[in-house]
Amino acid sequence: MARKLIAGRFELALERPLVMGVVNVTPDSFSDGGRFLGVQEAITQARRLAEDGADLIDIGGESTRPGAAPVSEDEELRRVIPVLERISDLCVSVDTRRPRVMQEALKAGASMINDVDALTAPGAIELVAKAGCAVCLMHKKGEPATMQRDPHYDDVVLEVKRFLNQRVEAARNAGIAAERIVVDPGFGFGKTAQHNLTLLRHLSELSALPILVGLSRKSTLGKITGRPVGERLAGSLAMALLALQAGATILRVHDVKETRDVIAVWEASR
Ligand code: 7PJ
Repeated sequence: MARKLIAGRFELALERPLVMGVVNVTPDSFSDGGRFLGVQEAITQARRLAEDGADLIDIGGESTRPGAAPVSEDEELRRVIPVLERISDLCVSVDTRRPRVMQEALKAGASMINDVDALTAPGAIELVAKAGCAVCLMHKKGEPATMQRDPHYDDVVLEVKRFLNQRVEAARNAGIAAERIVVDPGFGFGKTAQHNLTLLRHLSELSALPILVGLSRKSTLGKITGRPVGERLAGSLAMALLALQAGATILRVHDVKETRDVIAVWEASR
């Protein structure tokens, strides 16, 4: 496995697991005041997560959660760019599927593109190749609005593995170095709780490249524990430990400080 991840001007050592802190820019109002508040809150949150020990900050302006309302490209840009411009001293990843948002985000200082569409949009792969940023290639089945309606696989591990390997090959052929690529099975993206747990058990078989895992607060934890999203910290930390044991390299989480402790305990135990 690559010993480092190159993300623009950042070089992240992969000897130990990395933590990616999640920041959503989702103004609750479409007035300028609401947008400003959303932007301010996101900047404050990003700074706090960095202080808590996040190696990367993932900024998202379009919710790809199951059933989320669509956000226009212009609105996504208005949410994400002002945040990026104020935190570009940090290693920031942008959670987007749109090439124009990728392009503008990279100009505004982003170091990584986190694409739940795995660079399948026309032009995406070429622009990431040119930029020198890192990229996360994620598997998903279906579209966010409908992907959780009875997803089916003959062999979920094989299907996710094949897709990720194909997207890695496409990225490599486009000129993206292996040291700039991480992959992600896309927990919850067209997957039942059982699919997610099967993928977690077989995590290290999915790719030889570093694997990013996003399980923090997800509905699989609601299924298992019966708890609403605001009460899933303990479940998320248990998942983080399982992911580490299964070979995860990057943990994408909302609770950075607590996840740092999980990593410390895991490392001490080895
Ligand atoms: C993921 C993501 C994930 C990657 C979201 C949520 C839903 N990007 N963006 N992996 N999940 N790479 O955080 O609950 O699992 S949005």
